[in-house]
Amino acid sequence: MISKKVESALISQIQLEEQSSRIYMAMASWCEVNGFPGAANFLYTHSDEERLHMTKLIKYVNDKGGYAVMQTLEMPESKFESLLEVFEKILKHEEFITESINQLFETAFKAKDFTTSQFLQWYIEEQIEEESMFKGILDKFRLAGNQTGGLFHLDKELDALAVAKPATNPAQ
Ligand code: OFO
Repeated sequence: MISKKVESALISQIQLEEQSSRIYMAMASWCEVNGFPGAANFLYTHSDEERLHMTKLIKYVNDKGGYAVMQTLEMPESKFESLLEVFEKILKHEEFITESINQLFETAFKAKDFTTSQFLQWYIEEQIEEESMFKGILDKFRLAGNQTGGLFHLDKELDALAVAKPATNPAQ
């Protein structure tokens, strides 16, 4: 059984994961109509991954005797100056998500809810991976510069990265 405090913190995280999925969906749509099919494919896939992160949390809350009530979402941004801006915003957003996961972990740990703390380890590791992947992509942007050829190759590389990872947790 999870406490009301931990349940409510997990519900806020569910809302953030769903919002992340929308943000990346909006970015994918922008990439698609602005000549970046690889980046669009990558972001559609990433949007699906965020949905899996959300579903995993919903199932956890319900499984532990809570009730994952869905929350309101905000309208995502849909205008960007460049592909670089899209990816800079993604990294910023992921850093914000990492902070939120860390706070969630702290809430569960302080409440002596060690089962939830252990469950959240998967998310902590996922954030490390995601931040490092997006930093790597931004490094490639620096190498590509603003040249059309460079961006074309980067778009192809993003296409190759578009493989959805299942949100499986060995601890479950
Ligand atoms: Fe972008 O990762 Fe969810 O948590």
